[in-house]
Amino acid sequence: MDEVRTQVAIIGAGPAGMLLSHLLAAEGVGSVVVETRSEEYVASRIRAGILEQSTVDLLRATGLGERLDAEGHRHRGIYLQWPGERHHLDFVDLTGRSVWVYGQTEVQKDLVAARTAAGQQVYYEVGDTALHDLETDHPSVTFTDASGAEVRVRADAVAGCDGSFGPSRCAVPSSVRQQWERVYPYSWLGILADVAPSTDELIYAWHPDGFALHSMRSSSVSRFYVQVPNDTSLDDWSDDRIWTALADRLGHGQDGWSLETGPITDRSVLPMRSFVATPMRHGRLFLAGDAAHIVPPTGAKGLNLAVADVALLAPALAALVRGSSSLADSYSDTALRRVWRCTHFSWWMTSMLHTSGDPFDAELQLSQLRWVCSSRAGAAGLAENYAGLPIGF
Ligand code: RFL
Ligand code: PHB
Repeated sequence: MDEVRTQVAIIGAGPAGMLLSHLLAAEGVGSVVVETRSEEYVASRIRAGILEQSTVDLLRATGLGERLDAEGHRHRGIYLQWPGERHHLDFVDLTGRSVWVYGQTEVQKDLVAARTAAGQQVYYEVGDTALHDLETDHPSVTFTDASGAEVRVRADAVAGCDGSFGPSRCAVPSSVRQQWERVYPYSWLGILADVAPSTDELIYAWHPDGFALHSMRSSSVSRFYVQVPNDTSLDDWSDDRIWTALADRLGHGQDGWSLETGPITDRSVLPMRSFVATPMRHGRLFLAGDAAHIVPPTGAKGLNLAVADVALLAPALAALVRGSSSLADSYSDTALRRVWRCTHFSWWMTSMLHTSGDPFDAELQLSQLRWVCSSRAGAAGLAENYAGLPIGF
C-alpha cells in the first residue's frame, strides 16, 4: 500500500472540503483531499445559488472574491408573495447585510482553480474510502486511487466533508451519535432555463397549488422551483406543464408582471429534509457541511452553513496540529449553535411557504406572511436569518 503523510486528511472535494483545504493552507497547514467523483462531475452539479453576507466576506478575505465581484449579483433582499400581493423585504435597510447570486458551480470552480494553482493534492475518482484509528492521535484514511492502487493517508486529523452519503458520519460510533430528522411531504421540481430573469430579485411565492420560487444565475439564465408531491416523476412534467405552473403560482398577468420563458437546460426533483447528527467531532474526526446536517433549500442555507462550519474548523485544526486543542474541543458545540439556528430558519421558511392541503394551515401561513411583510420586527427577523448571522454566532 502507498503511504502518504499530511497534517489533515480531507474526505470530499465539494465546497466544504475544498474551502477547508484552502483555509488550512492560508494557516500554513497541509492537507490531502480524496473524492469519489471526477473533478468535472463535482464542478458541474447544479445546486445552491445564494451566498449570504458572511460567506462573501470570507471568500473575499481569503482571495476567492475576484470572479464573485465581477460576475456575482448583489441583492438587497427578496420578494415574498401570495395571490394578489407581492412585497419586497429590503435586507440592507433592515439589517445592513445583503446576499449575492453566485452559483455553487462558480464557487466550486474558483476553489478548484485556487487549489490547483497552489499545487493541492486531490485524489479524484477514489473507491473504498475508509477511516481508521480516529480515537488515537495518528488517524488515517485508506482508499483505492483512480489507477486501482491502494493508498493510506496518515494525518493528525481527518475532516469528514463527504456530504450526506459519505462514510464519515457513520464513523462516529452509534453509541455516541445522536440524529434528528424531519422528512417533508413534498419535493421541489427545479429547472434551469436559458431566459433572462423576469425579476430583479428572488420571488418566494405561496400559492394554493403549491410553493414556487423564481431564482436566477445570471442576466441570461434563470432558475425556478415548484413544489410537487414526493415521488414525482419528471416524465409527468412536460415543459408546458412546468411553465404553466410557474406562471400561475408566480402571478403572471398580475399588476402588469409577466413571466418570460425559454429553453430548459436542466431539470431534477429534490426531496426535502432536515437532518442533524451530533457530535460534529469524535476523537480526531471532524464533520463539516452536509456530512453533519441537511436543510431543506427554502432558506438557501445548505452551502452557507458548510462554509460557516469550515470557517470555524480551519483555525481549530491549525491550532490542534500545533498542539493546542481548545478550539478543536469546542468546535462541535460552537458549530451546532449556528446549525440549529439555520435548521430552524429553513424549517420555518419551508413550513410558511409550502401548502400541505390543510385549510387551517393555509390561513396560519397567510397570517404569518402578512405579519412578516407588514411588521418591521417580523421582516427584520427573516432578513437577519436569510442574509446570515456573523460566523461564530
Ligand atoms: P457536497 O457538496 O455533497 O460534497 C461532498 C463531497 O464528498 C464526496 N464523497 C466522497 N468522497 C470520498 N469518499 C467517499 N466515500 C465519498 N462520499 C462522498 C461527494 O462526491 C461530494 O463531492 O457537500 P458539502 O461540501 O458539505 O457542501 C454542501 C452543499 O453542497 C449543499 O449543502 C448544498 O448544495 C445543498 N443544496 C442546496 N443548497 C442551497 O442552498 N440551495 C439549493 O438550491 C440547493 N440545491 C442542494 C441542492 C443539495 C443537493 N444534494 C446534496 C442532493 C440540490 C441537491 C441535489
Ligand atoms: C437557487 O437559486 O438555486 C436557490 C435560491 C434560493 C433558495 C434555494 C435555491 O432558497
